[in-house]
Amino acid sequence: MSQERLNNSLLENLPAEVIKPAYDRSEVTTGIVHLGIGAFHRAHQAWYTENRIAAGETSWGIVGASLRSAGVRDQLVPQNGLYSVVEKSNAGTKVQIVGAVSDVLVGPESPQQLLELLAQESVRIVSLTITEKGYCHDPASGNLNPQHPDVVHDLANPQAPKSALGYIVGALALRKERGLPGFTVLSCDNLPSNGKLLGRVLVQYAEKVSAELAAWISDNTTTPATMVDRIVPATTDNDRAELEAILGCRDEAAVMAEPFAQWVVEDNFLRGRPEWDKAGATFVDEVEVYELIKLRLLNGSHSMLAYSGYLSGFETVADVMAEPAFNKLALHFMKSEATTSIDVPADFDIAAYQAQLIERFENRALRHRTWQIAMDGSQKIPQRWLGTLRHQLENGGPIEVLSFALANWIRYVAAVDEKGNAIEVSDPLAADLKALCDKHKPQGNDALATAFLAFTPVFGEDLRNSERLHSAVAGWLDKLDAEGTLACVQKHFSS
Ligand code: NAI
Ligand code: CS2
Repeated sequence: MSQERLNNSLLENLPAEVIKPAYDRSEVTTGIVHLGIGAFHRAHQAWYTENRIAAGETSWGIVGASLRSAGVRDQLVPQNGLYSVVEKSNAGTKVQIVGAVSDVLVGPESPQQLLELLAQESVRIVSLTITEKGYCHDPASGNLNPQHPDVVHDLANPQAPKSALGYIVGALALRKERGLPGFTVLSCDNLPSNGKLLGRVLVQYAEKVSAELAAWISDNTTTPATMVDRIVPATTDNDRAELEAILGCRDEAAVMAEPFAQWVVEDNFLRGRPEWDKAGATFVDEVEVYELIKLRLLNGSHSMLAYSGYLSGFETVADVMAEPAFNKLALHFMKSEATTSIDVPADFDIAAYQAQLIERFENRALRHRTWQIAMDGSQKIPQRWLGTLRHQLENGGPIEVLSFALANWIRYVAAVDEKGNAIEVSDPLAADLKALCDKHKPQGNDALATAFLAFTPVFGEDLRNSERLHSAVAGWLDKLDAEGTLACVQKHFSS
């Protein structure tokens, strides 16, 4: 690492083809605090906001916060908050330097500083990309999990919270005490009805502090729903090295993204918002159907391809899609199971949407690892697969692909691949899921399927009662054992 790090003073020397902030960054003030400043926020909400700041909306600068580790702060702060969004596709590479983020705080290092920032009057939007598990909810019911260790910790230690809920409720309590207005809380995570879910868990959490605070929060916040979409894989060392050759300096905070970006937002902001619509976002009264389409088609296919693709030995989604049987399977799943579970609006061109998803998954310039998408399955599967499955079971519709997908997930969380190598399963419930496999696999696939479908945190109380689902999952487990995943896809989904 010989090169100098990207920073304000190097902006002028960057190659002409690199897009960079052309506004005076010192005039930008903080209007947004973003919790969970990972790769996605930098390539999505901050990138849309950059466009508006450049157009003169300088009161919407962003301060990011990490509630876990100092990694992103250490990448961004030495670079004056500057980073590259690298758009990659078969058509080539486009680099834009974003200047919308001025600072990053690390919650565990300075909880009081973060609470005070959130209580600052100029902050009108608090946005979140904290991953599905960050909401401390029960994925099957969508309610706050009062036994969640972070919830228990934060209620006992309100001055030094760990969770996003603890920070937001703590900051709103300060604002109430100081006679300041509340703010808009904007979930940008892949959860169905993410605004309602966030509003519900915030109030459920606040009720545990005081009924009065919970009522104030209900009256003094809004939690608009959002549908967020842009494929942003975790950045690799190789990505950073390639970028260094373009920039002539080192960018430790760069993010890789596809050219496609979509943001559909419920227009319900308490104290204003940037004109993100002028940067390509869409404001609507009702987001939920768009969320459902995206979660069930894009994310549903992604998770299905991630587990079965990983078990077939494929490292990235593009590698999976290069195998013709998988490519067919993805489109077949979208058409036969995902789309038919949704009341798609008449003016929505679903065939074009499906075709575009296939093309996006085929993007070989992006290395989106199957392992990354396979993370946190216990938190993702309920909204990506189980709504679709419930719909199909209730209506006697097809469940072939989703029962296949569930069988692959069960094989995946057993944590040993088809060659006998260990799988590093990253999931808050990994230990429970592995224990289910270890206990029931020796009794056969019928018993294994029964035990999984009775695992309430993921499947709720109802799916265990479906004999049809049980026998489909057990049947696929038998076929996977006998044939292996790749051969299974080639044999059963090629025609
Ligand atoms: P990332 O791994 O780069 O960042 C994740 C962020 O969440 C980090 O700041 C991490 O500290 C924080 N986090 C993790 N667990 C947490 C917890 N329990 N409480 C609070 N914060 C926690 O991941 P990335 O790519 O930024 O994705 C984050 C989320 O954004 C996804 O889970 C998804 O909901 C949403 N998203 C991501 C897309 C993508 O393609 N990467 C696209 C659409 C949505
Ligand atoms: C992916 C998503 O990591 C995952 O689970 O399915 O993050 C996906 O890349 C985005 O939702 C695309 O918008």
